Amino acid sequence: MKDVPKEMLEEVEKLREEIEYHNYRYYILADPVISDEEYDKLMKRLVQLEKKYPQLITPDSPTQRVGGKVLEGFKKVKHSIPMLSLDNTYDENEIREFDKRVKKGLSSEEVEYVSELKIDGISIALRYEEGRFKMAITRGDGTEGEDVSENVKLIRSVPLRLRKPLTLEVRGEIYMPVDEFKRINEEREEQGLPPFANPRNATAGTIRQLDTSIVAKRNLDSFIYYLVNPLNYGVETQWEALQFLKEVGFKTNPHSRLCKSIDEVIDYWKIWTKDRYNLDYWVDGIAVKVNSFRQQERLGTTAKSPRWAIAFKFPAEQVRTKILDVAFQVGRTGVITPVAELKSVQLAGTTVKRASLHNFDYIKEKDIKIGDYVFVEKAGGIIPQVVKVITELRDGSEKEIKPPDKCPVCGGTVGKLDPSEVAIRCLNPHCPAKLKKALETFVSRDAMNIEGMGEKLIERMVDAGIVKDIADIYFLTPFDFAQLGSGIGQRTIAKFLKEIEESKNMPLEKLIAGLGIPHVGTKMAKILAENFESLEDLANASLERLMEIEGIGEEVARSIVEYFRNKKTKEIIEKLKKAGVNMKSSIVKGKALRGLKFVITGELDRWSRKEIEDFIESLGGKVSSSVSKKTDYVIVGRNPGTKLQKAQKLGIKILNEDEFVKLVKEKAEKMEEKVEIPEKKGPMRLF
Ligand code: 3B8
Repeated sequence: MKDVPKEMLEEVEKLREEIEYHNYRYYILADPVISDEEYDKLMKRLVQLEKKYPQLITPDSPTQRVGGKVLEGFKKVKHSIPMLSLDNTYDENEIREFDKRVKKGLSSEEVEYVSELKIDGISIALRYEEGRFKMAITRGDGTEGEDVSENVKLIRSVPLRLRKPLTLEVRGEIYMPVDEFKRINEEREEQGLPPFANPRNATAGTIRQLDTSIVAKRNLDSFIYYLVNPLNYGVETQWEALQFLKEVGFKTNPHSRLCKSIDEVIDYWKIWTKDRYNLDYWVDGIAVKVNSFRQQERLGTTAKSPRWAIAFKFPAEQVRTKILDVAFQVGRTGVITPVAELKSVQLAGTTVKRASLHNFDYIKEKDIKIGDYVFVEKAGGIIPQVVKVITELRDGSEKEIKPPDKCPVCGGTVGKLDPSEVAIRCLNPHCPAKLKKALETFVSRDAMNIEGMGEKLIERMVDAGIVKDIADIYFLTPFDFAQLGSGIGQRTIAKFLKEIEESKNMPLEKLIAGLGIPHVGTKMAKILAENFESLEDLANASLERLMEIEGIGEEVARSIVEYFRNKKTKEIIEKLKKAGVNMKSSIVKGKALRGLKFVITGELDRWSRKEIEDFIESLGGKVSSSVSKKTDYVIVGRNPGTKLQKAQKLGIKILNEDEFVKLVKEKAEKMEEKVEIPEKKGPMRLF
């Protein structure tokens, strides 16, 4: 590094120390001593210097907390000592039994406990060498975990440099704060992705992301509670360990308590059973640990868990209330979800008025009726759901919950998209509840590829009422866009309109894929475009004609016929046509040889093997490599193989090349199709 001036080296080093100190003040002590602007200034200066002297960049520089890398995978790493998990208890008696076991194991010595909140996240091991962050490893199976360093480095409360140049390993919990969890789930729902069931899943899903920029956007946090080999650092108790961890730069939970007796532990648990909802992260219980490490060592571990610690879980909070009515929500894919409207109650920190009933199988299984008294619980701490009916409180006035026979939004028919599905859906492809999704499908890259028309814009257009079906896109004016209010400039509008205009020339298969016909995706759309000359041709196709096409089964064929029979479909197609959207197929196959199966043996004069295969397929015929009873014709050239004998044996029609040409000409004439037959290339090809 001889070309870096010494002052620069010193400045970089000083900046990093300063930044790390302010991180500590901010993230660990929650007591910053400089303003955000001042902090940003330090960071900017460091970024600037590192840009100038990239050789100075180290993996533990604070500038490395930005994300952007895309990882290939996570390397497996063995744990230094097994990473165990805590045994669970759910009631006071069990925790008293734990206390008895501990005391018995220690010949009735005095015992102190440390009570900690048990964070609902994922466990992590962090390794440091001479004060520098080296690696973060997930629990995995306890013996071996995955190296998730790149992602963990993006968590601000995880120090990249310790406040002392120590070599050590610590363990703790990575978690997602409540607000962050809610924000991400809202975002996912908007994008049509399934929401995370609970914050732990969200954390686990984030920490195993290969795209680190996603991780950087999700504000994960950490609490560290375990020091490996504490005696090496002169630390003798868990209580001291927590102080030590905080001193060297880790974030520790501020609510831990040193308890002199098991009664104090139970008190702590009782307090937090209620107060847990005031935290900005989820806790699912408390972790109780024997304080003295010497005592911990004497108690030892089982294969799975330490004998010196236990988790004392909080009960999932349940409340009793009454189902006043049931409403049906239609989701963006048309799934109809029954939702109980409840007499409002307080539950786990919020007022609850509605609860999901999931689906009609669930209602049947739990025997839920309107007018029932029920227990409601928050699944994964978030979404209220009805878990149990109190049948003793029934008075006979309860009413059965029947699936709606019509879509509550559009009045369309409802049913299952496929018999194995639990959910029932609105089957009307034009149901307004599905419009946003339908538009997203229509403009997507697999369909009309109208770039820039993302979810947000679609949402605004639909909410503003300027687009009521997919065809309306082609009648948008600059005035319509302007109506959407701020954020869309003239240039952007012009770009959208150009994109929309260009999409009119998309090939037919893209248009078909964009219509959102149930059971018709991109692959099926291609098959259809190969077999129909135009959208009109397809719209008029009978069930029989569709089912004759290879790759189309009855279910798909019915779905297509039904779709085009719909009045609203006809209206939309009319509008698309008026707008000038291309409806002609550019890949339609000929009809002359439709339905015929050929096998070829020997060398031909007009075509190579590949050429004749393409030729037959372009006319709608099929070529297979072996002769069977299903073969219609065997074409025989010079030096035929055993296929000829097999054909003779099976009594299959045999054609020489000229006879084949004659057959094609006849069939083409009958179908009024133009077919070009290549010239003979002559019998001898020397090369
Ligand atoms: C030993 C001690 C596992 C744990 C532990 O907040 C062990 O202490 C453990 F084998 O999993 N989620 C905590 C939390 C978890 C554990 C713990 N302490 N506070 C937690």
